[in-house]
Amino acid sequence: ACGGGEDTAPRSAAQGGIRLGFSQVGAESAWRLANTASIEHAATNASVQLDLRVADGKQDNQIAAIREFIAAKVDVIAFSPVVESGWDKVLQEAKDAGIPVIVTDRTVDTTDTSLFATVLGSDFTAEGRKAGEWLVEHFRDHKGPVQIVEIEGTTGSAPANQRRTGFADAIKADTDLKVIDSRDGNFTRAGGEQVMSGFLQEHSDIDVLFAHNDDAGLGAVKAIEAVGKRPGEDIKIITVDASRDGLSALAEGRLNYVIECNPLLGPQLMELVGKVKTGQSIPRRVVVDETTFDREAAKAVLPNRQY
Ligand code: GZL
Ligand code: ZN
Repeated sequence: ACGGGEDTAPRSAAQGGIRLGFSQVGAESAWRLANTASIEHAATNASVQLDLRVADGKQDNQIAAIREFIAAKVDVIAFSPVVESGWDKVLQEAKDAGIPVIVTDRTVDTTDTSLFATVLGSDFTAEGRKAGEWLVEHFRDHKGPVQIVEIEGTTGSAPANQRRTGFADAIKADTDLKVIDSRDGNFTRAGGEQVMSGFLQEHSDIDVLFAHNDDAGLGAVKAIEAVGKRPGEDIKIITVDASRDGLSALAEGRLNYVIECNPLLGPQLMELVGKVKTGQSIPRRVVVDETTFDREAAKAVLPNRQY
């Protein structure tokens, strides 16, 4: 059923029949599934012909898909780069073929910004900073060291790199807040559960977990309960995404704070596709709106949360 909850991109004659090739990271998390659904629904609403390929988290699969889009002479190529680096060559090939590229969600780390028309997505550094700021505030009058463990997103991905940096910058404000361990949970529930059970074996007194997305955080909740500890009580937990399951766990007190990362990029992507196709000028960077949730806010939005 249609995800709903998002305004349908305004139809314009220019979009009718545009062929868009989209290379998607994978299906690793609830966020990713909502992101894919948003793109598919918006393409239908804008009558854009979408060829969306899922890459199972492998950069080689994304590069191969982009090459197929170039060979098929699509009008526009868009993708969410699984990691930040290694895109210059294939993006140069798209440029040589005269096919405009839109980067969505995750960002690429390249010096040649002529290789893509715009970047549409979240400010991941701000997301990490919001997590750290809540922690500083919440532990304002604690005494002694606060032991933090971090379950990172996919190594080399922009959200992992930037959430880590934003978080670290924010908690610098209080020298008692210490990240004692940090490991890649790959944005999945299984990864989060695995990494957290490792942390629990290695460290006796963990006070806080910062997980780079809900899915890893929910996996960690399972690992914490498996050793008889209370998630949200004995170990405070902050996650990013604000998926339905994340907000439900927050409402029930198993998570303590959730930063939203908005996956509903479809309508804005289709507008950008229409403009790029008709040669209209577009901004180099489009940052999406997103907020934060504490327990009360989660309870309030849950009844009509779309994803
Ligand atoms: C962030 C996105 C991340 C989400 C994860 O915009 O790239 O990847 O936070 C997803 O849930 O797997
Ligand atoms: Zn450790």
